[in-house]
Amino acid sequence: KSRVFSGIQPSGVITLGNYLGALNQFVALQDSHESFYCVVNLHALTLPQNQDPAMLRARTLDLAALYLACGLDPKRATLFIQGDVPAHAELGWIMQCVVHMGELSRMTQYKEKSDGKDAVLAGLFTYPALMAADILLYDTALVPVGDDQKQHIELTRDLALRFNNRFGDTFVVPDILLMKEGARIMSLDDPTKKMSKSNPVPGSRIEMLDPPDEIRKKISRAVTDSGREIRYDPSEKAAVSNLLAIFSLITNTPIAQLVDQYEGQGYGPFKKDLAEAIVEHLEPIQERFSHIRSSDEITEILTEGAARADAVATKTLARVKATLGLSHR
Ligand code: AQP
Repeated sequence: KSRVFSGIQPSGVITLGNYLGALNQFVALQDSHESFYCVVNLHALTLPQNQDPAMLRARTLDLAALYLACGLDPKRATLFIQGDVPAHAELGWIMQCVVHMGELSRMTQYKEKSDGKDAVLAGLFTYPALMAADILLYDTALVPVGDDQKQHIELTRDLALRFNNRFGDTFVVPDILLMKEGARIMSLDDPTKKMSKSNPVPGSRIEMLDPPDEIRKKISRAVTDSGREIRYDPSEKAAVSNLLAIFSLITNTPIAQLVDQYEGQGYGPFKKDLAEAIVEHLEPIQERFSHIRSSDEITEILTEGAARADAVATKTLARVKATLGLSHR
């Protein structure tokens, strides 16, 4: 079986975007691939607002519990916390010595997250080097992510190729796996921006742990486009198209069928049904989450996951260090 690796940052409660673009794919791949899924807590440190120890710890456990509640099976996939496996930080440093400043400066995520801030942490700039390390440590063949991470995966591929060309075949060059629809779920308050768990506007996103009334409120307030026609046209009707994509993915119904179903009905009934579909879909996930989060099982799963990940990562790191002449052996 070929390897899959992906991670999510514990920088807030994950959104429908993270779920539909990334987590859903993780679950689908756990049978066909040897899978490693990670809570990338070291990445969360790149923004000062995540450096609250109690909050970071709680969000890390929440995210691990949500992975499980969404269907990740620790018997079939390895679930672990990035900070529990020291090889990530070590290879991260090595990759900082492979990547160029110019490449890091071109990353749109860095540009967006540093825009207008005075005190930008160096880790935010070098983030893609650590992300490359995360992926390359597991000889990863496939990385399921949302569209916003495409540029970082392309850079990971470039770095792996550069390293291999210079020092001989060391890294597996990974491929990206994107959802056809769902790779980019947009904000509810602005369909030109992607939905994001750390957006300061709570109404911009549906969080996986939002109570039913909150979901109803957020969907009813979601911006729509001018006119009252429900049509899938991401350039002309970006807001409605985004809601249609969410509706389709959540209920497993083709977009065309939804468009037929709501023809001539206006936005009201459409939004009402969408909210109920989301509530219904999230209810069992939220129930499983409460159960898992309050059990001791999660600690065992994460300890065992870290041991499994560490065994693979340590081997790769040793290979890289030997290649670079960093080992006296
Ligand atoms: N809006 C989205 N639509 C589809 N996929 C998305 N992803 C993020 N937003 C969307 C995918 O979710 C995974 C986890 O992302 P991350 O935690 O590493 O950070 P991110 O990509 O920066 O996601 P957020 O939610 O915007 O987090 P913050 O606000 O902390 O930066 C990735 O596979 C991502 O592509």
